[in-house]
Amino acid sequence: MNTVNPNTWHVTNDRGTRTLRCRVKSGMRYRRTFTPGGTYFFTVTLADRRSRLLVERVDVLRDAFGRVRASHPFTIEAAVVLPDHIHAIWTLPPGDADFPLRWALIKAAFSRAVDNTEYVSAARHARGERGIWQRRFWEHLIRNDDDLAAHVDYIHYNPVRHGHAMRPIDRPNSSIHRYVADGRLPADWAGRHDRPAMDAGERRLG
Ligand code: NI
Repeated sequence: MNTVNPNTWHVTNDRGTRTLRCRVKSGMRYRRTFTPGGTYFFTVTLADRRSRLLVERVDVLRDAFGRVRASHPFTIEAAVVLPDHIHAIWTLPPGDADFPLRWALIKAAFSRAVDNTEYVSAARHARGERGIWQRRFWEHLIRNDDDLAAHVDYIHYNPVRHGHAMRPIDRPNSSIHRYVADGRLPADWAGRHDRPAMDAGERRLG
């Protein structure tokens, strides 16, 4: 936020978040919201990396998100659902950093709703846990607008990275469709390759 060039950006207050607008070279209007200290990137993964449960039951996943957001609000800045993992950027309300509770509620709601047919390890069974999700998830506090933009791009390019699509727009269950509808990205956006490699929790995903 402190590095914003006043010649190309202006800042307005919008219900506690600040909205930045600028013109990029293409003339496309770009809008981002960023609340210092309240925006996080997540990678959340199924225990079975061969599973396709998240896309097969994306209706259940969306319902779980909706229910939890109704009781514990947060803004989804960007998100993509892959067969076995989710990447998402959330902004939490001011003074509220309890994303672990929100993810726990989403995971539990999803697990309750899908058939109990997945493999459960003996150790997990002994703890009474179901085996759908990895217990740990990757979390990164977004530092500034450039960091936010890099992680939004990372999310929208992710289906191509994982070999699920030739172009980011070709994959459902991605916020890129909202960005295109809003005019924030062109429909033929092909990703950005000038970003340094990020550790977004993919490496530990195997
Ligand atoms: Ni990924």
